[in-house]
Amino acid sequence: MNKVAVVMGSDSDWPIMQKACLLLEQFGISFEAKVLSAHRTPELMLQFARNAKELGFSVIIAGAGGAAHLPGMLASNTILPVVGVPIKLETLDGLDSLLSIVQMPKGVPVATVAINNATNAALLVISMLAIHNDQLAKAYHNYKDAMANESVAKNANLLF
Ligand code: RP5
Repeated sequence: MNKVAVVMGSDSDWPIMQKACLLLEQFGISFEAKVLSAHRTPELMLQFARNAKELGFSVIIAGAGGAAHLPGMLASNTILPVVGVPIKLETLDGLDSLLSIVQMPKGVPVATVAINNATNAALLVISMLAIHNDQLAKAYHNYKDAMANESVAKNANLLF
């Protein structure tokens, strides 16, 4: 099974990024979680991005808040797919993080999910890995079926 890197700008991002890790764990996907800052440890960040494939990673989930340059800078330095998670900080509404991550220039894409939606980042990665993994594809189908059943069951809550 391919390994996923879950990186984030600070440990303060962990409560959100942990959701991606929990889902990857639930699907039996191996991953490594790591703090890596584009601003505070730029050399380490570059080193990681340039060696990520050789280290056995096939995709990177990167979360950051504020001037969130980590996902984009990783994408600039690797050909692995990078999924960006904008983290909402206390000062603004998260739009700062979202725009910093999603507004990449042509040629350097970051697949950006909604603000704080690390769960969708993990699901996007699961769908990528499931392309060549029938067992994972089946598990992902089951996940979606369960979600659909939960949604239908919500009709029972519309009481008046
Ligand atoms: C960003 O700065 C991090 O991704 C984090 O979201 C934000 C705040 O970091 P701390 O000051 O909490 O370490 O680079």
